[in-house]
Amino acid sequence: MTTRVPRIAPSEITPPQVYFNRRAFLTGALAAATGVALGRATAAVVPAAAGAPLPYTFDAAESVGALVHAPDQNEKPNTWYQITHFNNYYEFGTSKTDPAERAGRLQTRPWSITIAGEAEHTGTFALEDFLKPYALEERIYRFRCVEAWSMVIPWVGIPLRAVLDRLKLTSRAKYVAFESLYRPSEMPGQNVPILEWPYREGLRIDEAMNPLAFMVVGLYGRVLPNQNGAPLRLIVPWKYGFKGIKAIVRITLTETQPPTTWSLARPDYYGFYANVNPNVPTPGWSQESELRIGNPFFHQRQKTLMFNGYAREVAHLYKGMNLREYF
Ligand SMILES: Nc1nc2c(c(=O)[nH]1)N[C@H]1C(S)=C(S)[C@@H](COP(=O)(O)O)O[C@H]1N2
Ligand SMILES: [Mo]
Repeated sequence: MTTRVPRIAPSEITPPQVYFNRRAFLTGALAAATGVALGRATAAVVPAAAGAPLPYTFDAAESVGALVHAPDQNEKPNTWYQITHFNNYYEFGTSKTDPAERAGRLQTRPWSITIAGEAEHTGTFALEDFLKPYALEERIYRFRCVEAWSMVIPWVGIPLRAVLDRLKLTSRAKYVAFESLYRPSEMPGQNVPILEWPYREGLRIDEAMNPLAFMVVGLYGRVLPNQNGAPLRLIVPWKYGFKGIKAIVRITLTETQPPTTWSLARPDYYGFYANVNPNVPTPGWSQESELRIGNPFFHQRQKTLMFNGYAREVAHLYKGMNLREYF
């Protein structure tokens, strides 16, 4: 199974040397896994404060450069500190700093994942076994929260499409539903009925099969910190951040559109599709612009791009749909 993000011309992106440091990477713990295939593109520099090395294979050569056509924006990745200390993870509280303070108590090993529904290969698997068939890739994606802030994040993971291909979906599989861990003893926010627990998300199958949809196990070449959704979370870079469900324990292939946490909570605010769309405001605030976390000119918001700048890759999925209705 080879799924590749569309390659882009070097002239279209910020020169890699601006944010990559090949030498630092090559002398790092991951060099052995990547070998000579690395070529000119390298992974993001592993910050000194980062966590443990990934216990899985890591193929940085596969897709560095997934940061696609974002004209006139500063696309320097956010720092490890910014990405891991400004989080939304209501299982640990509703403030941006709660996850960094509290998620450390979550036991992410052992971890198992259940596959159910319209697929040939269903069952419960240890996470290590579930991940074994895949080479990890790095994807540097823009991340846009519906609260109108954004970051650029170097994730490590596997294309969701590769997973779905191996599961062999039946012809009745039209949607894929994801469920987070429910463990109130370690997730204090689950004792508060602020959302319906466990957290749930979903995608239409063709969205899930898009090469950009990504299952994440790492950050900056290291193990994903708990506050960012360890040990396994989803990233759908053209959708608002809440689609990126954390701490996944269950994947169900369904015939009908699955209920999702935020659309259950506030259907008038947060739809199932949740595509980044500067033309459709959320009741109460505009989605036309965003605040890039860490922007030294913090008062200068930047324009939000349709589909978060990934229109070329995903706009075809929504042909004929009224994007105001299916927000
Ligand atoms: N299980 C779970 N997943 C979740 C959330 C959550 O509260 N619980 N918050 C979502 C929201 S609103 C955002 S913006 C992103 C934040 O991801 P980050 O903390 O890695 O930036 O996670 C999403 N995934
Ligand atoms: Mo969000």
